[in-house]
Amino acid sequence: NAWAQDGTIKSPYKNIEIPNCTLYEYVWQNLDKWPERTASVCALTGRGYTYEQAFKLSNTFAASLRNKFKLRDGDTVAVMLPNIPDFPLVALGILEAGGVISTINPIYTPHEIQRQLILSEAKAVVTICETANKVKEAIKLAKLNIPIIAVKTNGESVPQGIVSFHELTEDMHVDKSCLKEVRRSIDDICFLPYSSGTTGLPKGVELSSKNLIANCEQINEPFIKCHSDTTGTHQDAVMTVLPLFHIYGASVLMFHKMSQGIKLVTMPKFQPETFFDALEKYKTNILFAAPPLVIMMATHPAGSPEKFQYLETIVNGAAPLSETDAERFFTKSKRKLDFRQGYGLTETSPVVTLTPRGMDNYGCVGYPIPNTNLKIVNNEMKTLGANEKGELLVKGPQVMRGYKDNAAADKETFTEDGWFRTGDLAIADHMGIITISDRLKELIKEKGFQVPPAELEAVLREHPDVNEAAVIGVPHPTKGESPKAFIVLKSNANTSAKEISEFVEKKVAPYKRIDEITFIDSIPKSSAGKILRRELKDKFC
Ligand code: AYL
Repeated sequence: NAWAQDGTIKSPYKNIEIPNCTLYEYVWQNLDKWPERTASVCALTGRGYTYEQAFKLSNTFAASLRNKFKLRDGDTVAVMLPNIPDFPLVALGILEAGGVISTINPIYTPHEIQRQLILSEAKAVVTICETANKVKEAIKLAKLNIPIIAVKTNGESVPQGIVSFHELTEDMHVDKSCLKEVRRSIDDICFLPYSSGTTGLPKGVELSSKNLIANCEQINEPFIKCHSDTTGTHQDAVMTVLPLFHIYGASVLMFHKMSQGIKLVTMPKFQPETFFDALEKYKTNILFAAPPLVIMMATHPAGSPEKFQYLETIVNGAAPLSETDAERFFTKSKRKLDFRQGYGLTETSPVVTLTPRGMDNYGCVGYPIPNTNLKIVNNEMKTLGANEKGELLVKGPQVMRGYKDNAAADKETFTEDGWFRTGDLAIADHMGIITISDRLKELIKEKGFQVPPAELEAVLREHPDVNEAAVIGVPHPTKGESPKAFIVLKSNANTSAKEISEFVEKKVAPYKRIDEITFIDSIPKSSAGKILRRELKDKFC
């Protein structure tokens, strides 16, 4: 009986206990069982670290952060890195130093980076040499004066005025006594990714050690876990191609997998051939994917049963995957793999539901994971029952404390009795199996990445010829969705759709670019001034 009297959908799994420690202590708690194992290795260069090396180098980095950069408990360090083997060293070093990690997509423009540096109150930025100058530009735009630490990925030299990460980690003389002063508890914020939530601009999502540890322990539940028993001599290897700067990568791939002594095979850039070769070469048996990756694997000529021979488990998350796409992949691999579907959000650390092993229903996202309660409500917040479609609400230890410095957004996001509003439309059957059917919130997801309409609308309004703008998501065959803009021009405007697209292109990351623009006379709005996106969708799409 998944359904409680009051309409709460309960997890079918046994409750778990959340160990009382920091995320840093949690990840390293089993280090002595596997110091010699590879922690991370680059699929392109073979550069990597054993668990012991990763631990020692990140410890030295932590001491440098406190000694040389005067980092204090609770200070934020921005991390703008692709998937390189050094990523966990940087992240865990910041945690050990008592800091908070705020991750940034390395393809962001200076315009996007500066906003997050200001909002997160970053005290330093860690990036790679290749993007150090872009960060410099962002720091200038933000009128900040904070140090940049750069990781070398290929023997290049560190640009002027920038500190070398490797020089810091190789400094044998750094005084480590400062680390004894660090005071962090399980309830302190340690990870601050940005998400637009149900509405508006990206906001800092305050995740505590407890949130992230809970999510690691929740996905260790025997019926749903996606890795093997890693205490023996066998070591699982996980293909780390989904970005580690995103919550899915950071939590499920990095923190959780490292706590289990699993090998991260990191890919800094996605190239199909290299990806297929690495799957075979590193015998990766676990793959976390988003729909575009599964579709690519099913259709790309370089993929073959041989390349997939070591794969045991594939987990899809971040956006819906159709049954046909899953089937297509099985046809290609000539083998039925353990295929799972997970659902969640940045705000929920991220996992909320996951299909158990053997549940061959690709359309659903499974049951709520341990310690997680769900509710489905209509637009008057009345609780609905089985097979009724409504907004999905979540309660559980993985739900964020709130958005950084944004009480107004918190108020919209949590109900009075503490339920977190996902902004997703879902249906639960009699067993409590969840199917996500649509998105109620304005958020657009292109290839699993967040494209907040409000952010694009703000950029569009900066254009001198634009009077008003509204952005909605339209279905796209390979990207899932892509943004489409409706623009009301000023009366004396002299511009074109192409010129406006190019204007946006300079300010946003490639996946947020607008290819479709329609000029209209007025934007439909509610009496409160809210854009009626549904009306635009119904009328023009
Ligand atoms: P954010 N099916 C449909 N939509 C999904 C799914 C899914 N399986 N997973 C996430 N979404 C959408 O913050 C949904 O609209 O975090 C949700 O509100 O970038 C939004 O994406 C959240 O986007 C996992 C693996 C969760 C990955 C994730 C992804 C977290 C994405 C659980 O096991």
